[in-house]
Amino acid sequence: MGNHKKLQAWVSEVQAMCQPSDVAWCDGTKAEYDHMMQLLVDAGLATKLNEAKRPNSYLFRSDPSDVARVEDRTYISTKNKVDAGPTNNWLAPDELKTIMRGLYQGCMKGRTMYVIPFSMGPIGSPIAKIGVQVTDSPYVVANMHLMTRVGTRVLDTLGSTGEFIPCLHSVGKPLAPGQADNGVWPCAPIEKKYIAHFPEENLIWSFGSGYGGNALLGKKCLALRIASAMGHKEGWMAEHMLIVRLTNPAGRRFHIAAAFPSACGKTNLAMLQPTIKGWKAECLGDDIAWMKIKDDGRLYAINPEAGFFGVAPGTSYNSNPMAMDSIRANAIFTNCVLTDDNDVWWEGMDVPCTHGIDWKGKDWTPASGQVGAHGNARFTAPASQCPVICSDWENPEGVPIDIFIFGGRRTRVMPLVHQAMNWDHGVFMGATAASEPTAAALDVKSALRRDPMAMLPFCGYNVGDYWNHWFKMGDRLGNKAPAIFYVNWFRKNDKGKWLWPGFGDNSRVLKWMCERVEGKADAIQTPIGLMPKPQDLDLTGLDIPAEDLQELLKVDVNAFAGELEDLDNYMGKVGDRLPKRMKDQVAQYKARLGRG
Ligand code: OXD
Ligand code: MN
Repeated sequence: MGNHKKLQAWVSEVQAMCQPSDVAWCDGTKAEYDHMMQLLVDAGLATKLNEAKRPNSYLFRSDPSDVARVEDRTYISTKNKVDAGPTNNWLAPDELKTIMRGLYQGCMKGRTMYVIPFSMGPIGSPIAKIGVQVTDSPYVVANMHLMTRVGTRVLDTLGSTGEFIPCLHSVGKPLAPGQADNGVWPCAPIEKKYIAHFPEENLIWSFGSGYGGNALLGKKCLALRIASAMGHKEGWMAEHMLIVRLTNPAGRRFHIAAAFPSACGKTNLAMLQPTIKGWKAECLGDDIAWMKIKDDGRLYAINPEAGFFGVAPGTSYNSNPMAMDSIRANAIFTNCVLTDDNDVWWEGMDVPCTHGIDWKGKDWTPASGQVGAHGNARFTAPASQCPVICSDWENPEGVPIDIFIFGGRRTRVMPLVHQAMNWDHGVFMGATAASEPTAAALDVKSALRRDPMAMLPFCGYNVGDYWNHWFKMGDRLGNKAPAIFYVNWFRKNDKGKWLWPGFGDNSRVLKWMCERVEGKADAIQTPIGLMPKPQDLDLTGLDIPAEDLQELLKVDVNAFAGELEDLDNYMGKVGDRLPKRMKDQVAQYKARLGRG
């Protein structure tokens, strides 16, 4: 348990409030992991999968009320509401703490309280941070083993006075004497769930959910919400970005960090296998990048996580073979179908499944009329198991970023790729990134979900200040700043046909970006930014009709102008904290569209 007085005092305080039956300090060993799984199997919460097909792997089914992040119940609690900004739920710290202390009182009765020291980032890296999560969920302990670096080495690094971020978590379901979970996923009803962040004191309190980003507090809570606020104060960046290394046939390396909203193919791009000859891609991370400017003036990124917590449905040997290989063993599955031979299955796995047990624990066949796996069913697996993991993925110094990519899912209007004319324009592109939520709402202008830098649910402070931070980082980086691009892999034609093949063929677009960085490729100026001419894209071996390519690279000025009202409303919501430089970008954009 180390000899850190502040940590010990905090753990004692939480113990007195939550009243667990005992306390266990986690050491991060395999024996501990196996013990957690045994407890979970005994409690009827985990099913051990077929050892021959998927060694050392387990399936869980959560409660139907506890299947995803709960954005409505997620709070950024700052003294002044304006510091949380227009994109976050807010309650004053005193008020929220009073409510939550009431909920935490006795909430761990009948359970063990685990203390998990963890490092986000390679232990000892100058960019890494240490957190300590207290939880009453063995499922969380096991997942934290895969997603972060857990254990005694972290406590050693912390020493007796090191800084740590306290992360308090409870599933909110105390057990009466003699009571056990008996196969029922423990959590609290939705109105008692709270995912609270106190960025002014680097503190996280989560209550009532045992699932994913609500409960594995190193990921969205620490590595994005708290870290983004720390980065703002300390002059670095915590972003919702994958990191990938591309090597061209001449052996030159390019490091790309890309931000897309959830369910826009981040994990696929992170593990893409180029379809163009001589190009190689290696994965460094699929969800989060922490970036600092180093002495050479460049921006260096690390992946603070140690594993993948990916969406299972849609993942197949066609769409993402590297992810499929990453989860062949030592993986945790949540809310997938259990097949008759004790393996897992989900929609879009591209292999047949004629019968199984669905995510609700019911007998299932494809004729049931309902999906077998929940749409947000997940896999958790160690990043080291990815066949294309980059040898530098744990390099404590990080990798220098050459290219930033933003994007979203748009079936209309937004072309395949465009490049920012300069840093400020790139910040504007990221800030205004948008996805269409459903095809049914296409004609409704307000149906665009703006997701600034894909950080809408993850920015731990005022989004206007966040944009200002981006502008200032650009000032510091000067001509060493990454080039910024915007992509849309999801264009369709009028008949609803996809115009771009996507997946490994996205390497063709990445190639153009690398050539732009090297000063080797041309671009044409359009009102939205710099774009390739059709002949600038390497389409060797692809059979894309000329009219499709033209459509993919078209800038429909009227269509963009039709979105200006939505843009004004969106910017208007930021109020007084909207940076002058963002207002200038909006004005310049309107002028380029001839609507100035
Ligand atoms: C995730 C998300 O789980 O962005 O990574 O929702
Ligand atoms: Mn994510």
